Amino acid sequence: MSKRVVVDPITRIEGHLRVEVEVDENNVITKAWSSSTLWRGIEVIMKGRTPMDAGLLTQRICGVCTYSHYRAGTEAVENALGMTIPVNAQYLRSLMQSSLYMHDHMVHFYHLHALDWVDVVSALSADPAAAAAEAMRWTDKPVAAGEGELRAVQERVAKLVASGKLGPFANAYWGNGTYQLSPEQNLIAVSHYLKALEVQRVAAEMLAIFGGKQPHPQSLVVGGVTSVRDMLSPARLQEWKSKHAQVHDFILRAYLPDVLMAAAAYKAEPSVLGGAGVKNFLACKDFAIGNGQYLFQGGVIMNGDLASVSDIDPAMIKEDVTHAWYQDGPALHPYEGVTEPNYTGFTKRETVYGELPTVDGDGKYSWVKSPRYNGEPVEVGPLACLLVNYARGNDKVVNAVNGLLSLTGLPVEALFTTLGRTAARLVQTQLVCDAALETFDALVNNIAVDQETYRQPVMDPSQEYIGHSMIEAPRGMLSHWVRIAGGKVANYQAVVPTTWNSGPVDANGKVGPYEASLIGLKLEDPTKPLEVIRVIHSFDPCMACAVHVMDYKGVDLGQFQVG
Ligand code: NFE
Ligand code: MG
Repeated sequence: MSKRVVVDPITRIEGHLRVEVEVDENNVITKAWSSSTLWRGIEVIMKGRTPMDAGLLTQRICGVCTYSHYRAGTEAVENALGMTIPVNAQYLRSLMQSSLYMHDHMVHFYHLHALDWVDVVSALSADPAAAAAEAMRWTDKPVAAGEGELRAVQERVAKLVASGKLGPFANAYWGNGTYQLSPEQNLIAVSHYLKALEVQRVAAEMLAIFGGKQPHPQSLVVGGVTSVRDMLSPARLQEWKSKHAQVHDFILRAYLPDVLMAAAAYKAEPSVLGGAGVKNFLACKDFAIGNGQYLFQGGVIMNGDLASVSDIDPAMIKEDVTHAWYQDGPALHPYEGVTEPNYTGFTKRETVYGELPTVDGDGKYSWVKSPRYNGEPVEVGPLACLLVNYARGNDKVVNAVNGLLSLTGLPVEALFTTLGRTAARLVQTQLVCDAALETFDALVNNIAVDQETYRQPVMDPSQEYIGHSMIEAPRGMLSHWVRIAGGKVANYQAVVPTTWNSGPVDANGKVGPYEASLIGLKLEDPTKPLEVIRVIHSFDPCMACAVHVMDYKGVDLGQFQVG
């Protein structure tokens, strides 16, 4: 007898994602459905606007990867107008991107994902002196140093638990048998979780230095950047660098050792060694580091074959809507993309929690479209970026990946897992963090001889334009596609990282990365599906990004209750 399990919402922040799975009599997942029940309205409202505002408007898609859509929107219009931007603007945009990554990846690891690996309640029974000794096993200068500090963290958490107001620690599956850290290791991680709340503020300030504010910076315009005064001020440059050092320090003394500690504890846990997903990967070139060089190259890997990586052909990208809540039609290239809502609702059925509205897996079941590359589902994100660059023999990436594999004692195949996806995000953070200093030096050297920051765009209203951008957002490759006619946006489509990863099954029955990574996973207890949450969180879902489209006519979505 198969059973239906519903997890809703599965996201800690970043919009509304629902995952349903069917398990067999052995509690092994046989079917999975990823459903976004959130809807928004950005692609539609772009029509008829001035292309000069594309970045500012589209960055409202999300406040987490807050800068990514701003840059992608701005660069799509620059591409349409056939512009290149000054070198200073390239470097500055790259530094803002690095700052975003340092913020976003750390927040994901600690505040959105760690509690899938860390049992907060277990930390209460830790011996703080033993925990202080344990921390020294993973780095010689741990952030969680000293028995006194760890005891204070333990007391703080104990007070929270005693108060009954658990805040971010509420509604979890504490005590689940798949948690693998010792009480002492849990205490170390909880202490870093709290510390990371402070450090993420510093990382956010890094982005604000060159962006004016964060979230939603304001210093990009079509043709360049406006943050000239900060860019030319030695004091502001130094401020960025000193914040970079603070965040870098935390990455080395907490994030890295915590990933090593988790890898050692979890490397035999079947539920984190699954999650291979579709094994097709897509990533693009990004992070200008000076002299026309980029930290990461782009490419496509199919069937997990690291011996063969091909260049991206933008014509191969299409979005299918067969199982998404849009009017049926063929899969379309984003330049021809259509966004016409067609909500079909949920179906009541028996689940492990009793009767509930559930997705109609044979019909439409998500607001997320299904992007495909040459007809195939692909995974995007830090793991895709590292694998593409590993396959291309990018020295920095090869060294970093081999370094992590040797520190953890894991084989290359371990990358194609939930643990691999989470470790890849750390490795990418370190690479971006180091490369940011190269970009910084390139900027400082360049502004000594060249202060150009902006070129005036020229748009002829009697002409039609078409253009796109491809950048690496923290969750993976992001592309924006724009058609301009009469000096206004005629069509606008964003093909977003979480859309690639979370989209529903397509017309040919091919499942996307989220669903593929769940099938075959065994649940210890279907009423407490921590394993599902751990796998899905390893992609860092952002539904605000994934669903940037809506029915502007305001059709009633209907109502349903869960739990
Ligand atoms: Ni809302 Fe986003 C990123 C973009 S995700 S977080 O990274 O683009 O799909
Ligand atoms: Mg879109």
